[in-house]
Amino acid sequence: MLTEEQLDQWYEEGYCIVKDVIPQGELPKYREAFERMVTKVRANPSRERYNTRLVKNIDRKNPNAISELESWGCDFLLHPDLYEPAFTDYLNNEKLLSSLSSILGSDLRVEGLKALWSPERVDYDLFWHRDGLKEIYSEDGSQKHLQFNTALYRDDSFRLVPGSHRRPLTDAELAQVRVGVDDLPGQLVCVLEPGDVLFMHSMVLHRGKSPRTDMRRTFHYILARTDLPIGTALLKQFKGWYGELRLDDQLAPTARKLFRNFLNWEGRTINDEWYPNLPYKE
Ligand SMILES: O=C(O)CCC(=O)C(=O)O
Repeated sequence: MLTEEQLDQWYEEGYCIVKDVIPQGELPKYREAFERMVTKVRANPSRERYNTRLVKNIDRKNPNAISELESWGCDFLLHPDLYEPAFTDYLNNEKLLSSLSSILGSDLRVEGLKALWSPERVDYDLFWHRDGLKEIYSEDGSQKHLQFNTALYRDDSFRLVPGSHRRPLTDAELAQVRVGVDDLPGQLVCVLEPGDVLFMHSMVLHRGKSPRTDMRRTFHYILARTDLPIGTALLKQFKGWYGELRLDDQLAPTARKLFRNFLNWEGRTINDEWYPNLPYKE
């Protein structure tokens, strides 16, 4: 359960941090699984195979001098090449689920299992942006899905402008959206210690930054209420992989329920034939 203070912060500021969700003794299992996955993604650096996130080494004073391309995350933790039981075991974590339920209720489905890490040779410095579609943004700060970062090592990459999910962006903010990395008035750096979780509202203005010297290893998962009518465009792949990996036979009951809710869900996916592509516009 979240405390009242955490809930207030979530609604008013668009984020909150839950401490020690993964007990220290369980961290090695997650770290080892994560590391095996990163090694495989780095060995296969094309964007398509694992929906890999790539960063270019851009000298902002000399933007034509792009020297290297390196990964800083991927979206396909369920891909049979990458899958590790630890990735789904985490969905049985009671502290995680009771905290999420304080915001979303208890009828939930999986929406995304992703990972973020620091590149080795290139600094990661993502521009300011909001996520998602404007139509799932509500003025009262509530939403039917929740994205959250779980740090396996100390992680101070995520920065946001508290409260920006509940109001139009200022001119100074708009000038940075999808292009800029300048500091913004009121911005806050979220610091996670190993095992901590950051809940973030998808409409809060945010960005990530992780120098190559950092050791960032952070799960980025998304759970949604079953009545959220919009779902991931990756539904089809996830269904295939779930079957291929025979996960239904292997998962513990809580994680299995989250997946079954996902597999039985019949809403419309972004970009699919029933649902026109509605790119988010400021
Ligand atoms: O690095 C981060 O934590 C932020 C990533 C992000 O903003 C995104 O993937 O949209």
